[in-house]
Amino acid sequence: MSQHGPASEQAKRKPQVIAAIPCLNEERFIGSVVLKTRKHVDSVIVIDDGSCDATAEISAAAGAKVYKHGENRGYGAAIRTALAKGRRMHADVLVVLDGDGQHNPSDIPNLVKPLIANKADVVVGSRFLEKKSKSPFYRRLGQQALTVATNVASGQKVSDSQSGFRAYSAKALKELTLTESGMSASSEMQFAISKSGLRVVDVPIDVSYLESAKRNPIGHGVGVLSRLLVLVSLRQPLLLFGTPGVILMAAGLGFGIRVLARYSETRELAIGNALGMILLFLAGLLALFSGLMLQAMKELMRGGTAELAREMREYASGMESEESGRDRHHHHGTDSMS
Ligand SMILES: Nc1nc2c(ncn2[C@@H]2O[C@H](COP(=O)(O)OP(=O)(O)OP(=O)(O)O)[C@@H](O)[C@H]2O)c(=O)[nH]1
Ligand SMILES: [Mg+2]
Repeated sequence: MSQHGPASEQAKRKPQVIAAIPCLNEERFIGSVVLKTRKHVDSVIVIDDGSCDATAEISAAAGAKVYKHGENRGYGAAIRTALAKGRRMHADVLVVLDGDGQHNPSDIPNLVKPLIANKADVVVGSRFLEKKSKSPFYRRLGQQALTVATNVASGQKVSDSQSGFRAYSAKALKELTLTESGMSASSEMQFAISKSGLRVVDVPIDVSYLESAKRNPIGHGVGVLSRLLVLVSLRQPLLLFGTPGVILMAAGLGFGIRVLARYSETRELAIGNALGMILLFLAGLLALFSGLMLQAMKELMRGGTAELAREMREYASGMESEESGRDRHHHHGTDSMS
């Protein structure tokens, strides 16, 4: 036994930094990305999301632990796997970066530092803090548009909402969960961060755009934006639909008053105003009703997901104890359910 108590040993333990790289068909770059990343972290995991090239083999040969999705489940699903593996491996810091060589692994220490110093729970590598990355103008425009939209919608300000270069503390790993499966996961993460109240820090990073974009920029932008709209409407449906609903109904009433006034003056029905009243009032009613319905669904689902989350936690703790000691005490009667 040493003279140190367990507390001081805990304080002295070297923090475990793990890097996770979501990949889809990155055989050209992943080898060098893994090798460069290994210099800055304790271990590297690659989430191979149904690649049909040699991504997995090359990653493993370069020294990464590879987790394969049997089929392509999307970027967000891969991030979900990365967070889960990070939790599983008791990472103190989980760094996520792209596998296509656009991120520079030598930026990793800059992302890790604020977490180790306990100055933040989430660090976002930002392409916009310093004018280092010479990305094409239209890309910057699109990325900035998505960032403004995400910041406004989530209420959490980040200078580069679409960055794939991020780092999470153990606390963040525990608290942040995602449901989006595609590229909108980066935006959704901002909603989760905003809700959790975790501390976020932006750190400048270098990005290289040697290759041309793989995705159609318009399709990609519209895709993320529409998911963003869904995220907002799920988060605050009554606000999003109810407010315009009430405004439309008020405007409809305004038209109605004019119809009445005109009628009492001239005994004539102002047909235009009457039509306006009916249309606006109906549209407002529809919006308000949609907001109420979505709000009700949200409340119902919250109950449902809490239930689901508890079941999953029980299942996970059952698996963990199985792994360590093969004692199974959490399974009682679950298989009798239909
Ligand atoms: N797991 C998983 N990863 C993906 C998927 N699509 C892309 N990726 C990975 O996510 C990272 C970022 O994807 P990119 O296609 O480079 O996205 P981007 O950097 O915004 O776009 P580019 O400017 O065209 O490179 C890379 O490591 C990809 O391999 C997917 O469907 N599943
Ligand atoms: Mg890329």
